[in-house]
Amino acid sequence: MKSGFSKKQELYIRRAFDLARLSEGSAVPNPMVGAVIVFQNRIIGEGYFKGFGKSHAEVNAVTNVKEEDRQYLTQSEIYVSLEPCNFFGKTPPCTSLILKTKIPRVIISTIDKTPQVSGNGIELLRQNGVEVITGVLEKDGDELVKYRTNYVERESPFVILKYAKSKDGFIGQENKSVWITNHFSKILVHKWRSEINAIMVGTNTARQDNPKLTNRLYFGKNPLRIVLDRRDDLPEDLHLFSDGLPTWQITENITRTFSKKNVIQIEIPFDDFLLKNLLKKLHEEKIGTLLVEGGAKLLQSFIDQNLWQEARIFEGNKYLKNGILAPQISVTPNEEFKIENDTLKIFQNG
Ligand code: AOF
Ligand code: ZN
Repeated sequence: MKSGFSKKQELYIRRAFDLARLSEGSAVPNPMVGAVIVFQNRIIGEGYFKGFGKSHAEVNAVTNVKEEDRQYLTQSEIYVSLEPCNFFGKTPPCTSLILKTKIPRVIISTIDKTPQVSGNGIELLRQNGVEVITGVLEKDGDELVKYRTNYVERESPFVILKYAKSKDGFIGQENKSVWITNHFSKILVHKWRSEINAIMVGTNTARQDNPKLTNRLYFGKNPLRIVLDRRDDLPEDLHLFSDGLPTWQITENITRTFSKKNVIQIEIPFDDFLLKNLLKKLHEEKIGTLLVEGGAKLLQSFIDQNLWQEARIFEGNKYLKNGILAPQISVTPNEEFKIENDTLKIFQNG
């Protein structure tokens, strides 16, 4: 299908996407953004947003321009994967930088849905005589900032459900830890752990599997771990409590103190609104993404209360014959991948 944009525009916007992705895992709750400055078909500067509170992609791209190329800025175009910001947040507005450097043309993929921006950045540039083209590869641009869009529009983290099931539909077996998928799938899950802010499991999973929930097989950071412990009686020697890395213990009534400082205890009533209230608390703490890794009961609660945005479901190559049935999701998968003998299906909710 012809988009109405030139091959050249799409090429440089794609380069901006690639740059943006370099901040996978460190941008949320802010968006991943990339910027490319082009003078006569030559890239003279590029940059990306490196993480919360740091300078924006446009600033880094302008800084990246060599001394001898600075003279060309007034005849260049800047390609940005997201609409430039127009307000003072942690950093000054990128629209001011564009006006100050007198770059005459801005090409954008998609709008920044942050309420203060939301088209106002484009408007301001146009009012000041800058030519603005927007909507280049917009669908891809939207996908790139979907966590941020969810964060500002729904005021709740982007919830990703993840589980693995056997060929005959079981997620595991009572009172023992079974492994269903292959090593490549495991590495992929660790990559996901490096990309999200927080990861969560229910009480039974914590007790039975004693998971670490860290990222050990991929580069990048560990997520904040969250465990439900209604009765405040999960053993203190579980990895989640004893390894020194941050964990939030969600309980109904705090009855003990942990010797290690890594455990933050949070009291929330375990009523019908538990998950909703927890998501609200996570949003207040600027957590933009939450990966829910089990067990079946917790995953099903997220599904039943329609509190999820995406599900990543592995089907391994094993039969378990009996055990705990996998949760039921009633939407059809958007994407399907083979990972050696495993199948990964990705579901989007709405
Ligand atoms: C841009 N370029 O590279 C990024 C943008 O002050 P902050 O860092 O908290 O930024 C807040 C606003 O900037 C907000 O609208 C967010 O979506 C946007 N992020 N904007 O022009 C960038 N990362
Ligand atoms: Zn900005």
